Amino acid sequence: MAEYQNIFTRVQVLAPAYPGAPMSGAVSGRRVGRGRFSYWAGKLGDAQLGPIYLGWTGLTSLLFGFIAFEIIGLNMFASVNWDPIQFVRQLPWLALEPPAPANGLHIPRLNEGGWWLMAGFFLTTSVLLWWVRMYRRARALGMGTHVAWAFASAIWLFLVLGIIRPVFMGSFGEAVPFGIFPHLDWTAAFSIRYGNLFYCPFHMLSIVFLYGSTLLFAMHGATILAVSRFGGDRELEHIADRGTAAERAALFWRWTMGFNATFESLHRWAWWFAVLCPLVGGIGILLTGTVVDNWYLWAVKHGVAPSYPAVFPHVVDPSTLPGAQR
Ligand code: 07D
Ligand code: 07D
Repeated sequence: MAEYQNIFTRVQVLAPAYPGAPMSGAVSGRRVGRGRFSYWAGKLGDAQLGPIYLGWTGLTSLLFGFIAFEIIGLNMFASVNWDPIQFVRQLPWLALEPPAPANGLHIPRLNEGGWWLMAGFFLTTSVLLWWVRMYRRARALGMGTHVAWAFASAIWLFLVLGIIRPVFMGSFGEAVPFGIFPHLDWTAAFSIRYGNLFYCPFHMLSIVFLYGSTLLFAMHGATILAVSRFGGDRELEHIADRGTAAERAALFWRWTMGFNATFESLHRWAWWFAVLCPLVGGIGILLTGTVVDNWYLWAVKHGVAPSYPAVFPHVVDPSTLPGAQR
């Protein structure tokens, strides 16, 4: 039995490289390479690598992404006086910061946030071009465009964080810095500045869908692996037939939970949970500072958080006393 507790890909089918469905018309673009095989790629997924489409949107997206990456990297390099050792040593802490709050929405000087704005422009263009590429490749294959719309949901959060909310707030200084730890510091500071993001209902919802996504992914992945001994991983005509891997997988959940997904509905649940995570998150971030200034006080006002009874005698906040450090 143990040999069926498979969690790694065990079978590698070797067939002549398959170039994919023939393409025609304006959406076809250029298919690069003939396809080669990698044993290690086959351990994780399909052993065939390529051919790949680059096309204009792919090439320009990569180019713009590379320019953004270079602007960020060279600014970080400059910030350690072009010392390669310090660059490597301090890399996770280095940042390319947005303009200072006082700059508002004006175009800043290059070394006062201008580079940040430029990198943001190139990165955003790159991400949007990649979106177009995904949309067009799906159309070219005659598929639905579900992947592109799921990606659009992540792009929504990205745009809210980097440009939409800062514009509403009237300052590029509200946006996220580029940098590994600096962007974490920003996230923590944002939460504190706006009264603890935990009390933001859209942050709550976003977490529901984040955790829900991992749960659904775990349930689905594990279920399919568990019926792979019946070919469940090989997508045959399982849905209609009795006794198939699909039916066993469904019965497993009906017997353990009383309710089961269908092979169709499961993928819809997964899509929605994944999409809703950044979608509701973006709503929460957009409301923060624009409509709600302090999520804790908001929560107290709306009965989400308790207001503490005045059991102690009134205490003066020391930071309001004359002579307190400002
Ligand atoms: C596994 C797919 C592969 C993608 C990877 C990311 C870059 C950045 C750039 C050095 C799941 C590639 C990374 C291209 C390199 C420079 C300048 C996706 C997978 C491997 N974050 N975040 C990370 C981004 C925000 C937060 C890691 C991007 C918000 C927290 C990585 C964005 C907030 C933690 C990263 C973005 C936030 C992280 C791993 C954009 C609120 C972590 C990401 C464009 C949502 C974790 C050190 C990962 C970590 C982490 C990238 C936005 C919070 C560097 C590109 C502003 C709390 N973030 N992040 O695996 O280890 O994603 O940080 O919006 O704990 Mg972040
Ligand atoms: C970032 C979408 C943009 C990414 C794109 C990708 C490239 C590179 C390269 C492949 C991730 C572009 C890619 C450029 C490609 C290669 C090589 C999606 C992104 C387009 N939080 N929090 C969330 C939790 C706290 C805070 C969401 C948990 C604290 C802020 C999520 C906890 C404070 C923001 C979540 C917790 C705080 C968030 C993100 C626990 C900090 C956001 C969802 C247990 C002290 C963001 C409404 C997502 C949001 C967000 C989880 C705690 C701050 C559900 C579990 C209280 C400021 N938090 N958080 O999909 O939407 O991100 O909030 O403590 O902005 Mg939080």
